[in-house]
Amino acid sequence: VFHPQHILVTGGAGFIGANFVHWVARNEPSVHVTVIDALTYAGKRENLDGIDADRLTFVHGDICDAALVESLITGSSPENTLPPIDAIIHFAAESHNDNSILDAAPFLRTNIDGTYVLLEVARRHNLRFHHISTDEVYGDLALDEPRKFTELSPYKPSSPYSASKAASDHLVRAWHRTYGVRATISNCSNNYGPYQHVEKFIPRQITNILAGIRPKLYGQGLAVRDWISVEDHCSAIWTILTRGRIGETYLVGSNGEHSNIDVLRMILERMGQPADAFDHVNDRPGGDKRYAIDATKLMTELGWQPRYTDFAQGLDDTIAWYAAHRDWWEPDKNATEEKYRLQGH
Ligand code: NAD
Ligand code: TDX
Repeated sequence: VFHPQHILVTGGAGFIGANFVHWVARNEPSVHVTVIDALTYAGKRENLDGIDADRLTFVHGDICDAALVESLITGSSPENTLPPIDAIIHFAAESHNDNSILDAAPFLRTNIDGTYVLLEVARRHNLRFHHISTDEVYGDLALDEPRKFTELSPYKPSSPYSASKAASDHLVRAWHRTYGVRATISNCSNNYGPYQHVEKFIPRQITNILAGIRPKLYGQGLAVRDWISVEDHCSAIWTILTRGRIGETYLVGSNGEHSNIDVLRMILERMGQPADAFDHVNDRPGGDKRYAIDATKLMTELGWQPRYTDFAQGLDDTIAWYAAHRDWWEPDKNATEEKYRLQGH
């Protein structure tokens, strides 16, 4: 079992990263967290509000800046009394498929070059490295096949985003095999919960309804996503970081398959809207049909179990969070909707 004392969390001001930092603050009180985040359109410093200042160091910076990342590890300041960083948990990424279709350049830079910079630092300083990835690297499944993704599924990414994540996974595997970097990878299904940007499917529909805009369904809404509470993803990451076998990949999911139209209908019903109060809009070019995760390896080998498997309850909690945090999302709403309008979404 690995007991980290001081972890470097990249992308800790984004959706999953911020939930993970809160999770660590609640569950692992002896661990210090340093966050590095570039605060792109997707990151907010305030996502980390409420965490004790003596438990958290926040660095506003870019993971592609090798000198900066190196200086965080060597801790150049003389008044630094913290234990040295012993692990990197790598969340930072450009994460949205639709953006990657408009302009892939920042995806290749952050997701590929950024991962390379971090792997080199991990190699030089012999740090434990956990890479956060996605089930999208495996491409998609047909709607009607019984198969799910496993750790043995072939890589077959569809979008510039998922291709850049696949590339980053391959770099991690190579740095483990060639240089012995003590790395693990987790490939998780679609997350939902607080702090998710309003560009993503579930928060977009909830905030549309709250803002008096009709929800927008791509195509006929038959595509299926395998939804997991971000809390369960966070507990899985901690399990793999501390007890995962070095060099291994673990799939993370909690049997949450739903079609997009079913999810939208659940949101409409729970928010008191008529079942047909939405618009059909352009489908995503090359959009994946279905994702589904078989998490048997994580459950049997490491004993992890999801706790928040009641999806209807999870949606209610998420709706309540967005209703109570208008100040958090309203500043992003108009620009996000305008960008979608130009894409016919
Ligand atoms: P997000 O877009 O909400 O957050 C990304 C964060 O990374 C932001 O805070 C942003 O400011 C930061 N960032 C971007 N470029 C950076 C750079 N060059 N240097 C430093 N920081 C930078 O993304 P998310 O949904 O929280 O996803 C986090 C990770 O989880 C990603 O690696 C993503 O591929 C993976 N993932 C996401 C999901 C999902 O459903 N959202 C599922 C599986 C895996
Ligand atoms: O308004 C919408 N209407 C709609 O029908 C939006 C924004 C999306 N959709 C559809 C497209 C997808 O079939 O909903 C589904 C989910 O879309 P996204 O929220 O964009 O997620 P997805 O493309 O599945 O990718 C997500 O899960 C895997 C994350 O954004 C990735 O970072 C993660 O790797």
